[in-house]
Amino acid sequence: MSPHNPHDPIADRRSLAVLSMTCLRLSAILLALVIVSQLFNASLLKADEVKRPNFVLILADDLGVHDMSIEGSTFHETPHIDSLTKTGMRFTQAYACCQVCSPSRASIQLGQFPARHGITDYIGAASGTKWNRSDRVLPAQYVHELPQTQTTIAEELKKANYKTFFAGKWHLGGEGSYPADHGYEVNVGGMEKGSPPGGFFSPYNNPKLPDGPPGESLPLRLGDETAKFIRSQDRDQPFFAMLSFYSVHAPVETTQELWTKYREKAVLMPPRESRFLIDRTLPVRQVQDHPVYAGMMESMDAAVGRVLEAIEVQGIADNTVVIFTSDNGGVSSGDAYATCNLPLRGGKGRQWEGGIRAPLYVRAPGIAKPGSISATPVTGADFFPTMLDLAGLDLRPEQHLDGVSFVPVLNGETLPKRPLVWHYPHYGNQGGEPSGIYRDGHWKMIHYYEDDRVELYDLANDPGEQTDVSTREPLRAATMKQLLADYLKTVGAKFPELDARFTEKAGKAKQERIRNENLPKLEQQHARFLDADWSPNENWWGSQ
Ligand SMILES: [Ca+2]
Repeated sequence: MSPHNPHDPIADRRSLAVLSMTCLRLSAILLALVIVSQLFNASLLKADEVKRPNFVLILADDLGVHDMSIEGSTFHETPHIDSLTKTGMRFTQAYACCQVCSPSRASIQLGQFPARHGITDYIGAASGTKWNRSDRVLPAQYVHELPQTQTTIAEELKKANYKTFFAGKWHLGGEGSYPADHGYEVNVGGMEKGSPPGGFFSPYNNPKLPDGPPGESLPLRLGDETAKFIRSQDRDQPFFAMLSFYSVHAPVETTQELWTKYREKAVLMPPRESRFLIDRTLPVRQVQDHPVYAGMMESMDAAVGRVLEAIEVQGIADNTVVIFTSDNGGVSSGDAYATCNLPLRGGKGRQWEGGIRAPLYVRAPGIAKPGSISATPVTGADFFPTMLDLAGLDLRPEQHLDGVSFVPVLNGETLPKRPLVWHYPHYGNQGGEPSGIYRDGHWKMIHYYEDDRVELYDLANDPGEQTDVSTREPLRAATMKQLLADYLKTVGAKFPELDARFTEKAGKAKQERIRNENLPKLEQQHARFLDADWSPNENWWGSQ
């Protein structure tokens, strides 16, 4: 039978087979085309994603605005942190959203002022009648963990395909409210505590941070962990790394080598009769010459250097935004009485500029001119919208209600005028008084909740807040007080109540104790740090 016979069943089957093969081949080609086109689309998407910048947000704890060499410190040495001011923009009027830890940390995560999110004091602080320190009012109740109902900057960036990482101090709640519960895929060392439970050398006694070799430095370890994360990143996916140092919060600890270095530096300074002056409630340090604190500063600076080096080595410096700031002012009273914020008044915990002003350096390649300086007032609540803006993502105004994007400032432009608000209905361990602050332009009004008095300062002419002009400008003071009250009412802020247990006599006795007992002890203790035979309470000298 001829193979061409149209009725030959074998030939028919062959033809069918050829036809099916052709169809299969065509399908395969079509499928291949579809795959290629999908891959092409995907690579276009990836190319788009790659354009999104990485973010490295470095948050120091209790770092004063004048603690860096670039800010005028002749005692501390901070070459790596200072380098950010040469490659980026330095803000000379940046603020933390609160004079203590947790509230301003929550503000960075949420883009809101503390009065709105409700974490108005450091988590763990006593409030109501549990506050028992012979004071006039009972500190207000406050929220004790970062609210799950809100969206953090990490959650927002994660939605946009960012890899998210957190290292260091969290202090925004316990189990169920750790960094991993708020959008950070990796957490190294973040938990409920506000200070490192094992101090600044391994063993760390931190369930979220495996110990290193005995004596390992905590800031260097956190810097290395962040550098390791940066080096391990796939360059096709953007990342957000938050390095939140436990430094330079108490306990103030350093190595023998660094103590020796800064002790030798301190003893060359003119001798001092006293280091402290009482400003209203507590003694305030008037000079930077604490050799242990200076050693802590150097270790943190070295850790920043390791992170910046990792960004360089990875070849991603031109696509990585670096933000460096602090969560409140330097500790000039209370805790370790470690630094001095002059010419700013007060320090951590206080309602004056020393308590709330923070260093802020932003390296935004191709946007912020290297070495530029801005005097525009900005706050920690602004980071949320600023980062979204830099990433080319939609803003979330219903979330970052008190923050605005300061990308225009980075571009050398201006921001629309806006007031800034602080609300601290608590007593600080550092002498801070329950108060609210309203800053409008160069005017700053402080409303004290103990007795309804106000202070008004002209920051343009009196940055050290030495002259209260509230009686000279009564209308301005009253208007600002009302505007503060209006805002606080809108956000449902909580206020302190009078403490029925308070007596003038007990209040006076407390002040006398501070003046006659605490102050002389403090002077002696701090002079001792410079003695050649000084040794720390515990043995730190096995440390690195
Ligand atoms: Ca702090």
